Amino acid sequence: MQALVFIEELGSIRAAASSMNLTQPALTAAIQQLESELQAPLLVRSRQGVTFTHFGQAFLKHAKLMVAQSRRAQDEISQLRGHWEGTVKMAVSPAISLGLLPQALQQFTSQYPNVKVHCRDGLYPGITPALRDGTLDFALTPVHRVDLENDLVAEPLYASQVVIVCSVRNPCAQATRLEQLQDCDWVLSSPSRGPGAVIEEAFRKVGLGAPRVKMLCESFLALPAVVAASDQWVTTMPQILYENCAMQDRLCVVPINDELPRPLICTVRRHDLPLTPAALQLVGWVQHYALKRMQKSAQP
Ligand code: TSU
Repeated sequence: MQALVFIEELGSIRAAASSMNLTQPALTAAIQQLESELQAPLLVRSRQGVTFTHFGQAFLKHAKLMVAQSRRAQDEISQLRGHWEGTVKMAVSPAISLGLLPQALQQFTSQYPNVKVHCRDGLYPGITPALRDGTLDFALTPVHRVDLENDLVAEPLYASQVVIVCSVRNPCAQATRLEQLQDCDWVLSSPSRGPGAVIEEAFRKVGLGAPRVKMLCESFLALPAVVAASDQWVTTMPQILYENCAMQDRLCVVPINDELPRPLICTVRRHDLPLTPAALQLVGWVQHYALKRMQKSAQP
């Protein structure tokens, strides 16, 4: 099962064998044995590489969950025995990465130096499959809790602050009402239901039709650069990303007076998979800094 998960992640049997300290023939033989037990081919080998058959894809979903469950079970037992080791896997939104994550990780890694942290970019709803198959322990991402699937749970952290951003050369750069942005070309940073699509909700709230979406750019590294290079494109991003991006001198915040939705950043995890003690500790530090942040912003 671990081998199949590695084959999917690394794209080749050779790379999977080498990650598992096995020879390629040994791994191939193990997979052939599994295929014969299941009486179904799982992989198709060709000169282009290896792909999963539809049996393989179905089996892989179970394999991923079992591999992840087994990792969590081992981690949990050793952590309960006082051996703080293992891995915590999470996905984070840009506002979290640039905001409270560095402090939370600083605390966590100094307290538990032997626990590895695996952190990647990710937003709801894109991270749902990785939460479902157990690849991720949890995600720190905005989510509309009413939208959330039944197998996931979300606990609120704080509301993110969104700004509308365009190039300083964009004729709409000084607009103050959303209706002045109706004819702009929008770059969204996530599909509908994700925080990158808040502008759709903002337009709806003031009675405007859907914004004209020209591009979906799910890379927050590319987004500021792409928008800075055009005098037509407009986007939304978390304020903290705008304040920290390298392109700031070529971009500006459009001073819109209409209220923009504030995506609620939450801890999201699978309902039926309890967090390991280490994952709970890390979430605890994140909650601690989220609370501090809210207390600071509530001060007069
Ligand atoms: S964040 O989740 O708060 O980082 C976020 C991402 C994208 C947009 C707003 C907020 C557009």
